[in-house]
Amino acid sequence: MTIPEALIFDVDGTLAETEDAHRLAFNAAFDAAGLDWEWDEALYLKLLEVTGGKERIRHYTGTAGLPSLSQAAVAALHADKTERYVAHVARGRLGLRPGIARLMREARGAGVKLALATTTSLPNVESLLAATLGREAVGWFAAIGAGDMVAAKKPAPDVYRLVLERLRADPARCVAFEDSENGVASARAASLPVVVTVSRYTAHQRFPDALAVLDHLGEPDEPCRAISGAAPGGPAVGLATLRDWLGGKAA
Ligand code: XBP
Ligand code: MG
Repeated sequence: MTIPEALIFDVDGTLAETEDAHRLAFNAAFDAAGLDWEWDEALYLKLLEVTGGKERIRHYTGTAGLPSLSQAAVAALHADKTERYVAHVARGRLGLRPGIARLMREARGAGVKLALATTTSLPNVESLLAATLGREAVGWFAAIGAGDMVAAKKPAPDVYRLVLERLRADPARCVAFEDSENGVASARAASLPVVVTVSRYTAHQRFPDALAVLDHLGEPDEPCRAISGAAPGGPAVGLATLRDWLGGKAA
C-alpha cells in the first residue's frame, strides 16, 4: 500500500476544540432573542448526539417540553449564532489541535489531497481556517463538504460521499479523521478507514471500527498516545504511519 490519496478531516473537535465556542454562541443567540435557555456543559454533551445546530435547537425544544419554533425562527436564531461564532473564531481564540497543521503540510508537500467533511456551517469552517492557517488556507482543500450541502447530516454518510465524489477518490485509499461516534459512523458508512482523535466532548465514546484511536495526532515534541487500535510507532502520525495502517487493515 502506498501513502493515502487524500486525507479528509472532520472540523469540530478534530481540527480544533470548537464545541464550547459553539455552545457559548448558541447561549448568546438565545439571550439576544429573549429566550431564557441556557445550555450548560452537561446538557450540551447530550445535545451533541444530534449533529447540526438547527437540528440541535429543534431537538431541544422537542425534548425540553418547550413550544416549538417555526422553521424561520430556528433559521434566524441559528444565523445569529453563526455570526457570533464566526466573530469569536476570527478574534483568534481557537488554535488547531496538535499535529493537524503538521500533517496537512506534509500532505501538501507530498501531493496528497486535503478535504473537509463536516456538519457545521461553511462560514464557521472558513473563519477557523483563516484564523489558524491563514486566509489562503481554504484553497488548500480540494473538496469541502459542510452544513446544509447535504440533506442528511452525520451519522448519515452523505457528506463523506459528497466529498469523495468531488475528489473522485477511492475511499479505501483515503483516510478520514474524526472525533465522535456520529462522525465515525458517517465515514465508515462511506467505506472510509477512520483515525479517531478523541476530543473534550467525546472522550467517553467508543470506536471499535476505527483504524486507530489516539489522544491527538502528536508533534515531535508532544507525543500522541494510542488509546485503542493501531499504535503510531513514534511520537506523531505522519503519512508513513497512515500508509502502514492502511496496509495492515484497509477498510
Ligand atoms: C459538529 C456539529 C455542529 C456544531 C455546530 O459536527 O455537530 O453542529 O456543533 O455547527 P462536526 P452549526 O464535528 O462533524 O463538524 O451550528 O453550524 O450546525
Ligand atoms: Mg467532530
